[in-house]
Amino acid sequence: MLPNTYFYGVGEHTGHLNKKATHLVNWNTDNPNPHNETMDRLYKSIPFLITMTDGEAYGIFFDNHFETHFDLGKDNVNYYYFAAVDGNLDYYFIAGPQVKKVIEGYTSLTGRMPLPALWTLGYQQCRWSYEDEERLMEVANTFREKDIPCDTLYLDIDYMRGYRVFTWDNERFPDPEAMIKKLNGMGFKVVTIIDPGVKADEDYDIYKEGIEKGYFATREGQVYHNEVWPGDAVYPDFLNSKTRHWWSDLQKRMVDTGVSGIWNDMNEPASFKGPLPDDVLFNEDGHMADHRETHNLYGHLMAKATYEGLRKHTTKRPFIVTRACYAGSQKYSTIWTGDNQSTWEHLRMSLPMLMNLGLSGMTFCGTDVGGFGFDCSSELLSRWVQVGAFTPLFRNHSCMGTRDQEPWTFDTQTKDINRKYIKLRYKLLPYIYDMMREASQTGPRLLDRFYLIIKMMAIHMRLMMSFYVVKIYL
Ligand code: NBV
Repeated sequence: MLPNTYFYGVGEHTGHLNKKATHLVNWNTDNPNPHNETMDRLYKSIPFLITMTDGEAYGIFFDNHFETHFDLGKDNVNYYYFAAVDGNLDYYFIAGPQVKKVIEGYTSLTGRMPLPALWTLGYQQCRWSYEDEERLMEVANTFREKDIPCDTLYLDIDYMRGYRVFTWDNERFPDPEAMIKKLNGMGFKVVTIIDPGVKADEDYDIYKEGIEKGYFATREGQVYHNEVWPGDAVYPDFLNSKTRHWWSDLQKRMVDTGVSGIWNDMNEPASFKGPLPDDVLFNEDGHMADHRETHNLYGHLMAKATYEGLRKHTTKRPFIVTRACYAGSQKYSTIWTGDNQSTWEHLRMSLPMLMNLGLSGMTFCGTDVGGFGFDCSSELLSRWVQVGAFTPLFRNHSCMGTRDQEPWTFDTQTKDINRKYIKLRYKLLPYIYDMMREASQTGPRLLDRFYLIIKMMAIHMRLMMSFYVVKIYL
């Protein structure tokens, strides 16, 4: 490592754009504490590194899904290294010298994001939770009344019956099909959350079927139980292709109700009663693999099953959002950076985080605009919307118990700023859609423009707007 060697990519990590002098761990982790620079791991694992020395880049993709480590000159200023706790030393050297070339090479190996449907690039509104039909319709109507464009509304975990995946709570949502039809008529798509944990309940058909057919992860010969939102729960064995087919077909229940996209959460996999032990077993079509080997693949394979289900049961381009992923998940899913906080620090950090994700092949990514945990403020929301309008996934989301942060919930000035920048996003859609198409063919080209946008934003807002006007007319 030379003094002027710098490092980029490596998926989702906190901190700055250049990862020099850090030790990064790839082990998908749901850490409920506010993300800060001292955290060495988060929800995603992408063991792909780009190094740059004197403007010349090359990449290393270390295709190992055990826990991997990248020490980028933290141990010693003279060298960097990568390592894994187990598995093979399979790695690919990807020549540059341009960063673009490296990403093209990396995505030719791991796959590229398919062109997303146009509506997924519009503004999206989420909340944990829009607790019933009345509240969801109120939010939808307010968008239209206040003339704030929005394409997508999300339902978080409370739409389900006791957190049983692929069910609806019919007291809160008496007729989901009719409700979604109405929302579709108003120009909204609906995306619902699906977690992996299946409630252990003898009266629940999905649990019963999964048990009968051996679709869940095991330990010491028994189905393995832990606890997540539904309480006592079991984990679908996504390593097993039969489980994945089953899970793909379960998506039909959602799409038949009119749901347009699926949001996969808690798929690190997360657990409330301590981490899954190392000896939890997954059946990779005959090869029994333990949790150490499969952990980082769990979210990736869940997203794959979900993607294939939406492909099979709709005629549309699937829209999936996943929290956990591995190298190559861009083929199946969009990502967001999980539970950030409504703080200026997290707004600042969203930029290097998203850029490094883009550099890691994950073109379609975003943060919770306005911040998830903690109460947002009016100015923070305005500033975050001004940034979010230029990030690939543009979704406002907030945590249960925090103040509302839909665009109109502060004052007229904030609402007007939100409207202005959300509308600007819509003006840019032809351009963004073009960039997505280019990225789907060559790798994340969007990134070049993203750098430029942020730079120009810092220089002068107006200058940036005229740049776009010129770009659009070109
Ligand atoms: O489903 C509830 C939340 C969700 O809103 C959030 O976006 C996820 O990152 N989920 C995590 C589980 C609970 C977190 C405290």
